[in-house]
Amino acid sequence: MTNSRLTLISHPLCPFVQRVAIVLREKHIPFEQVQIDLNDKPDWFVAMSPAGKVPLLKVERDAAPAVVLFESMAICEYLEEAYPYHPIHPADPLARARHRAWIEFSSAMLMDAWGYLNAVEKTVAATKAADLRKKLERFETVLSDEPYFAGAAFSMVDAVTAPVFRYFDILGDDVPHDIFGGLSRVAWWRHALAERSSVRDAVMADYGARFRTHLRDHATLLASG
Ligand SMILES: N[C@@H](CCC(=O)N[C@@H](CS)C(=O)NCC(=O)O)C(=O)O
Repeated sequence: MTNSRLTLISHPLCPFVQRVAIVLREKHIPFEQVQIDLNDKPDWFVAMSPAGKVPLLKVERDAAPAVVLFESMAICEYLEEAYPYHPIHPADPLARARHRAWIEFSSAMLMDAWGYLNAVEKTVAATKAADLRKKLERFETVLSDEPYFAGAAFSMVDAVTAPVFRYFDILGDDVPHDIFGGLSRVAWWRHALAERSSVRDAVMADYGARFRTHLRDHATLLASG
């Protein structure tokens, strides 16, 4: 299993790609990364991707035909099972199920964040900011005083949530809504994820500039100040 050749088909801005890139790095799994233009999808990509979306993980094992996985969580779960060293899911089934539920919750939070960041109308921005804040408040109630979701150990919930926090780390004071204020455990968690090398290295060096360009190109409220 571990001598598979892995290729992660990506887009530089995709948060779902980041999840997989973080898990690969946490497990020290070698892989190649191929970036594609989602505005001009190559034919080979369209043929490979049932939903026309990144990430894809191409898995090549010896002489066997390549297998292409899609859907970020299916890929992350595959990596956790196929590369069981450096586990990032809890061993206990009950704890694991709980983590999976929080991953769903975090995925919904990503959608709120994306809606907020891309809002072009003030009412939408206000609604999305409130939705996002509500979910962060809920996280605040289950986090401990230790840095990560599960305490001292980095887990899949962390890998899925880190891309959400990264947006706000880039924008800093340019965010007019008070989304994070007073949530001390969330703040500590956000800081710990920003410092984690697997998280830092999961995006290209110019990610911040690309993200700001995206906001400008879509004439979002945040880009216009
Ligand atoms: N549920 C999918 C979502 C992936 C997704 O939405 N990818 C976006 C980029 S972040 C995409 O490829 N969009 C291209 C399109 O919809 O045409 C996953 O978790 O992998």
